[in-house]
Amino acid sequence: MQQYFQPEIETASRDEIVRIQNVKIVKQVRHVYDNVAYYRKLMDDKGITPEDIKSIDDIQKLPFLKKDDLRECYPYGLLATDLSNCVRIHSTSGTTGKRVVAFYTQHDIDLWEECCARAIVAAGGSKEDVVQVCYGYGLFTGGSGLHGGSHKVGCLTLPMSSGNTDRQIQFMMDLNSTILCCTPSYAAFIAESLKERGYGPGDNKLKAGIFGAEPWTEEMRTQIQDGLGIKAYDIYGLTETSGPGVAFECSEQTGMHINEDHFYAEIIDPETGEVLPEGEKGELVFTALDKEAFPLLRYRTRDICILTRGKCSCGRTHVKMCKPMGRSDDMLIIRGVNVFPSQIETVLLNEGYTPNYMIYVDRKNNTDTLDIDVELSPDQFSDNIADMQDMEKKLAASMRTMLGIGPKIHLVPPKTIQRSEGKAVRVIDNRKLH
Ligand code: DLL
Repeated sequence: MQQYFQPEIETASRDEIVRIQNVKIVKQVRHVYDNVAYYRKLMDDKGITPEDIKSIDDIQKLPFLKKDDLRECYPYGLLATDLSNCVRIHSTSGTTGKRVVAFYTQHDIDLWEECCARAIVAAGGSKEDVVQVCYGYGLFTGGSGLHGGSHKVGCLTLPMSSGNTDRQIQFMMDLNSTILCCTPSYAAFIAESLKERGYGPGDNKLKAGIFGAEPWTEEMRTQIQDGLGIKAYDIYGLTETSGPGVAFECSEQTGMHINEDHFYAEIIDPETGEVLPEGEKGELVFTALDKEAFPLLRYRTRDICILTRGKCSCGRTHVKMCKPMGRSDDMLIIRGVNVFPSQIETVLLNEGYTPNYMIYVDRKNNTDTLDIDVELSPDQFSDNIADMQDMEKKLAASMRTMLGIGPKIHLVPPKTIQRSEGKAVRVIDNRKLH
């Protein structure tokens, strides 16, 4: 079986990777300086010229780019090549402000799809596989990225896009899909829908899933793996850096290898901007080493993460990032306590509840409130009010132990919380309205 898509680069020695990065960063900084007036000014303001960047170690001299810079530059301000050389755009959903529009040359598309092909092969994919892509197609990068990667590997590609779960299941069964690509929340929904139709985990031909685009816990991984009878692989990326495939998981399932020949990763202290040593938790920063059209240098992702360089049993040598622990701006500060939604998911799944929940934060009488609606499975649901209240109290106590603050739990009947077909929205913070 094919083990790597590009063995010479995926298993390259550290010296070789650094050599590639050294060559690429010098060229890339020159390219950006010459073609992007906005970034040239940031460098000039810092007193840095392209000649100051002689190797990858000099990257720390460069200024950061932030989401606000991208908004300010909308739409063409960070474009580093003639528009006539571009063949595609993708865009973020724009829920938190103006959309980010990312541009691609054919070279950029090729390198992006190669990254996704590496992810598919790492999940056991080969030309014998049937890859069902149910990430959204369109401006979102999920569908196109995995679709292109699947073509590069030579898999039979089912371009389903998200939604229409009946049709997803029909094609999965009739066309013998072996690899499923979608958000983890949609994978959980597909597993639930299969069960409702009387299919057990052994009834499908799936062997692997490539799930990402949103935070998901190890508990969620177990639930999906058991529900679908597959191995579930994480995949990470963001529109600003091209899309999915910046990093992907291998059979070891202990973090995602970053494609270091294309993306240089740093972890910084989000407050001070100081670069942190390996193993420390901080904000993930990426530099695109060889993208042409939209080559962001030192882009602050706001994702909180840890990088590790231990030896991996899969033979890949590229640095690993842990599951992002939520975005720094996803973190809720409730009565002064930092709460990540993933902590709530961990408690729920450990206590045997479904992954269907909604978190509501509000402020009443100058005090923050935290309410969590938790959907019961049909066998948990009972019309005995005392039993339900008892369960609510127990769950609230477990939450208090994990979070440090006690939420109000509302157990709700089966099928009452909206399922997600793409990125799940699980937090509603009404404090922002006041
Ligand atoms: O979500 C790209 C993607 C598509 C990745 C399909 C994986 C699979 P954006 O819509 O720009 O791009 O959102 C990027 O999503 O900064 C993270 O906060 C989050 N994210 C992406 N992958 C993961 C993951 C796509 N595996 C933002 N785990 C990123 C946790 C993730 N969060």
